[in-house]
Amino acid sequence: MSNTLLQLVADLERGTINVIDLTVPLGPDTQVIGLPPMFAPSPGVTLDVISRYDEKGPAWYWNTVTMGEHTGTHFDAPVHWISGKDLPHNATDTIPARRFVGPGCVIDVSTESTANPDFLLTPEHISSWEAQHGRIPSGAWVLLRTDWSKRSGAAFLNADATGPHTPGFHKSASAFLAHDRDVLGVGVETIGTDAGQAGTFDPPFPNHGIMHGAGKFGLASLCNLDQLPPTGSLIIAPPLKLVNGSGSPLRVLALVQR
Ligand code: 23J
Ligand code: MN
Repeated sequence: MSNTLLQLVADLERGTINVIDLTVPLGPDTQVIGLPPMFAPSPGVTLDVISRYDEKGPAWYWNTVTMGEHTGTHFDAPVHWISGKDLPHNATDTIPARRFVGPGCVIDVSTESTANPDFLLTPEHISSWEAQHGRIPSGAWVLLRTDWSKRSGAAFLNADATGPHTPGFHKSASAFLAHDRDVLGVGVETIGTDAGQAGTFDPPFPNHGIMHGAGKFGLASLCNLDQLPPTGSLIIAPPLKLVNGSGSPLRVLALVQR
């Protein structure tokens, strides 16, 4: 059979290709990012019943949902950051759909992140990953495995008097991935694509500034990265087509060959 899509369907049917869900449940218990108090907070999820097989709708159940665009497993578009505000095709409704799909490169820094919650990925880490697994192709999703999604409650945000302590990217690694590897974007298991302490960095939130300034994307609050191979997965991550949206909650799927 020469038709790639028919082969894919057959492999899915046979179970030689699996679909891995990289999405966390989205609901009132979903935690939101804690920004310094001078900035506006992001509201969490509220669900209000419109009707539930009752006088307001005798045969149907549906809800009204309210939340910030950057809640739970979510997509960051370039327009989210001031560095990307004037780029073409920078919002959830104008990014070409082709750019929501790409190969996954999973960099496992779970050991380092467990030992040091403020761990930052550097270009040296990327070079040693590439020596083992090959060059990160242009158009890849680079996924940072920290095992942070295995944490729950207060240990997920991991905040103390000095703010949140969660792993992320050194600005030199963000610049390398955006400019020298031309990735689609980066994905993380933490609540945002910058490290917990990134508000104190120079510049603040460097991964957001660099990635979005280069027209690249972010994926936050992913899970199940420990089920992905370092290379060989296909990541499918299309956000809602919100008009001029800065991002949106989404379902992220990975196709993986067994
Ligand atoms: C606003 C300000 C700072 C950050 C963020 C949002 C996110 O992480 C986000 O969800 O994009 S760090
Ligand atoms: Mn975000």
